[in-house]
Amino acid sequence: MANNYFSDRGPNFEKTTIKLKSIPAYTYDKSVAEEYKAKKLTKATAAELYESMLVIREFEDMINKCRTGAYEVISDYDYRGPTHLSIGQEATASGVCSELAITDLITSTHRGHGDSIAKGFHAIKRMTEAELKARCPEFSNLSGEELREAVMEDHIFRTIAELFGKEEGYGKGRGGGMHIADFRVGHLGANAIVGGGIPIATGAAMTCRIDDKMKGRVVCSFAGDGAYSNGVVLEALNWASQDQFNGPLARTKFGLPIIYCLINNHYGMTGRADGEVTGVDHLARRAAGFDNDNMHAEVVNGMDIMAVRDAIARAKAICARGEGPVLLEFDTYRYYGHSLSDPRNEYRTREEEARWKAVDPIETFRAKLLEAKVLTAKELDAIQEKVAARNARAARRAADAADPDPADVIKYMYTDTDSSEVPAEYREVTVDDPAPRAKRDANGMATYKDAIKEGIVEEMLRDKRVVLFGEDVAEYGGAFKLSKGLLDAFGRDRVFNTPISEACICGAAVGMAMTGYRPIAELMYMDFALMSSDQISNQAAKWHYMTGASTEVPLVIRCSVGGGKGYGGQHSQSLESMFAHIPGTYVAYPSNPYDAKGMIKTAIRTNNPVVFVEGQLLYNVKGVVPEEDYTVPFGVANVVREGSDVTLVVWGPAVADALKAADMLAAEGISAEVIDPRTLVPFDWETVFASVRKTGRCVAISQCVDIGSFTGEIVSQVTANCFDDLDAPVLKVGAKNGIAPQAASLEKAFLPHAEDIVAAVKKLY
Ligand SMILES: Cc1ncc(C[n+]2csc(CCOP(=O)(O)OP(=O)(O)O)c2C)c(N)n1
Ligand SMILES: [Mg+2]
Repeated sequence: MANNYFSDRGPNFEKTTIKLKSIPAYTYDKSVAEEYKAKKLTKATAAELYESMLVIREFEDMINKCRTGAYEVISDYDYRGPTHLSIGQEATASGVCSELAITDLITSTHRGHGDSIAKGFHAIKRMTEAELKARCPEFSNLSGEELREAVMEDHIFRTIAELFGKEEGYGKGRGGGMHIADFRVGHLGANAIVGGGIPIATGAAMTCRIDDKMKGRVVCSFAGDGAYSNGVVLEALNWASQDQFNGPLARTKFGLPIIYCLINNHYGMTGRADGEVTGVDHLARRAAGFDNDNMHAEVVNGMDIMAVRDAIARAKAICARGEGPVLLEFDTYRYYGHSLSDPRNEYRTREEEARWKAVDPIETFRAKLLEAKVLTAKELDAIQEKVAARNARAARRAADAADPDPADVIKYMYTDTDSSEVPAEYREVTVDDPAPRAKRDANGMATYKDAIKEGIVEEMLRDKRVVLFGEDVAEYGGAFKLSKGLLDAFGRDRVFNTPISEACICGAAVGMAMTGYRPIAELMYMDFALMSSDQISNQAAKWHYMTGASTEVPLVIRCSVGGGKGYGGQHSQSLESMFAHIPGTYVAYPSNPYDAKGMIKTAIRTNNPVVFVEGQLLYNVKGVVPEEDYTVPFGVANVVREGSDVTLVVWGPAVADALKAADMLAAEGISAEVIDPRTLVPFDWETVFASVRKTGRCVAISQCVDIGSFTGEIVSQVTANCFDDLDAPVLKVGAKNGIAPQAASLEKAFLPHAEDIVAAVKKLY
């Protein structure tokens, strides 16, 4: 109970008014001349900022011109990807990234060329000679500015190459411009799912909060005005504001070091933030809903790079004091529509555009630099020429670069690495109370639930990077008490309750995993995984591939299946087939206590994301669970019972039904072999095929609704691969094509039973 927290808020209905704090807007009022005089802006910094914005504009002008062949250096090249230009918004990308350290982190959006270019650009400007050479060993013969310039050109080249889908792109052409990332400079990825990167950034900030090596870093999460109406974004803002990170409960008292950079360009695709799809004048008001201090929200002139830098510098200081999160709304504009296929004339006027172009971030900055005599027109023109020439060389090289080999189409889907070696700094684990072990009876038997818990505990003792979070998992021990005692043992940095925010639970896990941690996220019921299906299916599953294997996402999403308990349509679904249909995750479903312990440990150690399914009706099933540290490998089926006449392929709670069916069939002289694949992804096809070649008959069984179940895939593969050995068609048995009913009589009719399996087998004769 050492780490338990007891709320003692009694009733207090005294009449009062809840006051909201005010949100400052447009507070920066210095001139470039003043900053220059005060030596807050040097000639070198001014040149860097001007160049940074120009690099973005030149790059996006190139995309624009590519569409018509007007970009002469590569007029022969047919660019076929998206065209989400951020022209007009350069001050936000460059202003933010110019204030970040190389090790600070960002996430970005579908309109993220600018953020990506700026993060790399300013990182390269800050790199030591040794760092430049480590990044591009091919330039080791160069030094000084020549070396830096070569690395910079390489950055532009790799960005364009990614846009063009080339093997030398940042993501080896797998992700493209909308998913560009460069983990070496802390760019955790642009995201084509609006709002999708925000929970990931939030998770990355969680790692920065508790990890000794990551401390001092800040995460900037770029996203647009449109994104701030997305549920997962609101979940993330709430998540980041939790008192338990910086209040009385926290072991590490430190608010999340994250700056939410809200890029308000006033339009979603075409929907207006002003007067149409929101009800507020400034989206910074969103912050007031989550935090007494408004998350230190501010509205900033996003057309003025100096104002952007000023706001970020102050926000970083807030985060450094452990007082994050921060929300900054940058008021800006994009000159083009959502993409180049959007002519904009249906929903905005040329007059409006002209008013924003009059405060163009590059032109106004240039004018101010000239006026304050920071740089001369000649110097500024020289920068412009350098940028254009560099981009042209990089574009030509990218257009000529090799396309990925079609034979490699699914290369990088999964990683074969794991955490079998835990780095020394993570091996020392602090334990407050003795870590719980499984309760064993006199025969050494333990329950499935205790087996999973013991596996988790062993892994948390072995590796400090393993953390567990989910709804009600702390004091209460989870809805099924599986994690009872873990808070006491490991403290609240490693075991904590989350808001009821399934999407953010999974998204935060992705961000922690990308930054080196190994989160276990508990989703109470698998039905709720649908609330977070984007974060599981589009994020966790895809980032290894989309970045050409530049990152790994080692996380476990534990979800339990409630079927058979009379909980009805929204608490009973076996959805593992859905996730098996999404390439990029592993899908595991242990059917007995021995496998449960060994498989959860494998799930925690693999560097691939795992959807780990647990049967609630199995939780109290007992079996032999060795006390030793053992693992059960993924992709290796278990031949649960040998037989010679028919192969039953079955997983999860249905394994018990299949065994019962095998007994019933044996009584009739039919010998059934029962194979539990244990993991649907990866699937051990060879064991199944070998069995079917022996028996000549096969039935695939699960508790999934029959239509679209993975059993259909088994039928298809067995038919294709064992056709010559089959004596009968391959059949499948599943739940009825309906919705799980509450009534016991109906649910019994809904779920498959041993009798259904026997009936299916008999059809094969
Ligand atoms: C979840 C999701 N819904 C819809 C889309 C289609 N879409 C792409 S960009 C966009 C508008 C996003 O607006 P905002 O966040 O303001 O960013 P901006 O495009 O203005 O940079 C939409 C609706 C998407 N990519 N993802
Ligand atoms: Mg927008």
